[in-house]
Amino acid sequence: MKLLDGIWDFAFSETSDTIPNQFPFSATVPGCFDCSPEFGGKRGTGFYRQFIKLDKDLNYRLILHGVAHNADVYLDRKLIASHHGGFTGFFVDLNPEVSANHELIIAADNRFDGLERPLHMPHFDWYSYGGIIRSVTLEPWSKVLIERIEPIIKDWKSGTATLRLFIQADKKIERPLTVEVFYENGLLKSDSIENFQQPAEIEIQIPSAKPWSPENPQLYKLDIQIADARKSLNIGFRNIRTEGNQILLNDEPIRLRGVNRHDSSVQFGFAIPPAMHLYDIQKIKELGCNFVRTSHYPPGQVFLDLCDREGILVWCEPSAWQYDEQMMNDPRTISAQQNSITEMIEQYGHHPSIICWGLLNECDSSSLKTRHVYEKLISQVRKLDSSRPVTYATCYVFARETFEETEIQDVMFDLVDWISINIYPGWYEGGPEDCNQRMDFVMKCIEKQQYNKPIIISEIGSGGIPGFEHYYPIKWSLSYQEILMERLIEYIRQNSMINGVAIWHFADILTGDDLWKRRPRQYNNKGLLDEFRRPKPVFGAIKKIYHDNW
Ligand code: ADA
Repeated sequence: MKLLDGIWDFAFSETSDTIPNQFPFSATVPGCFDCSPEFGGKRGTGFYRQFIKLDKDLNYRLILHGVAHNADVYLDRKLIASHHGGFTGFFVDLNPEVSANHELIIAADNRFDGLERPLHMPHFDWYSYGGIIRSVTLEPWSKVLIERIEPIIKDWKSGTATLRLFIQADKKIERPLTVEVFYENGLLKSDSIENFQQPAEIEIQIPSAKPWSPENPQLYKLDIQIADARKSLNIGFRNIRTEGNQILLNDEPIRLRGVNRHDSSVQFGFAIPPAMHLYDIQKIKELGCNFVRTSHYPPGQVFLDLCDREGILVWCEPSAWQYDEQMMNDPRTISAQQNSITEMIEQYGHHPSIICWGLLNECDSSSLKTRHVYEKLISQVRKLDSSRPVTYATCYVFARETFEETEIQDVMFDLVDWISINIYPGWYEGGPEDCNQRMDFVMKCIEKQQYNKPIIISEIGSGGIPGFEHYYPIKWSLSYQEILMERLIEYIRQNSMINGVAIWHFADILTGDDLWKRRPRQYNNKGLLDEFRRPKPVFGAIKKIYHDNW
């Protein structure tokens, strides 16, 4: 496979979608053109160009792993693919008629366009960068292309799995074809496949396999060979399910100690380099987390590869943020969500670290008028992957000013495997002096409903502006953040009714232009680390609690 990452020719236009003749700038791939001195803050179309040598006797799959917000792909100035949504990849197959250097142009448009582009909207609480935010790869093939491998764990204890192989095969090659699975340089299993229309399935068993867990993230590297095609897969044997009000990993109850993490930084935008993914994982482990919520969109694959290797449990979700009833019921929103759910599960489902699929963050789940959307999307997730719990993060559980008014307005909890609540006692309501009372009333209110399913606090946080202190702890000061978060997370640690928590959030990020009034510095300042991933005082306070016994 050829990696097309590196320096590309670049041109930019704020108004025109027409391919320019001149490419006077340079741009890096991956990269966000609007996270640069030259184009910072601009919205329009970035045209990336490079020349690729194609052989007329070969087939090619061109894979774009992430282009935000909208992509148009041109070969020799002919439109060959388009895609909305920067956080999942897409591909286009090339069958060149002539062997030559072909001009490849990728137009990345970071403008908003209402519900025409519902996966990137100006009201979302993060800055929506534009560009080729993830890698571009070119996969030449002649007889067979292994598109993807979907591992289905049949029994985590005995290390048995079914590998579903999605294959393209040249019409001319003879059937049946032999599939070989290699493990530790030896042949583990071989089988033959006749029909390529639907995925081929091959059963494998790893002798004396150890389960994958946070304590021992055991992975087994498999190589699958079919004719001239070879693809690797790291497989982990684990089981995740809920039983009553418990979350069970490999039949043992677990409690989640986590953090929400935007796959974004002020230095690189969405194009987080591998070294920063690793830095973040090391800080997350230092904090004592066993859990990360990839708020609010799928991250770069390297981050999840690291979660697989380091034993971090992951909640992964497609891009969505506070859609109101009208947005939820718009067919453009629904179809964009359906596409991104399918792409997310197909492209990320092989990671053993992902233990649940989330969706529709803080969208309107308080009205029966949007229930059909939740039902449609949740059933689509279950149909694509019945092996993982499904949840969504709600903001419709309120700790009102007068506690007795604490109320649950959410009407969809029956649809999910566990309930996930975003709540900010002591920040949006009250302070450190009454935050635990508010938590008590919320938990009592939930207990009364007898949902008999696990409950996690999927967001809880406090602002803290780096370098800001007052002569007593006031909101936005670092000491206020430390005091409040210490109380809240210790409360959660001691309350066994709560199965886990994901603190909002890992590191300060730039947020959308529309939010500057509510976000000092136009940042979301609730990070445990600042915008350069330097720990704030609250990091040390949480680290003590997360390393305590849960
Ligand atoms: C919500 C939302 C987060 C962030 C947070 C905050 O819970 O899901 O993305 O906006 O509030 O900072 O208030």
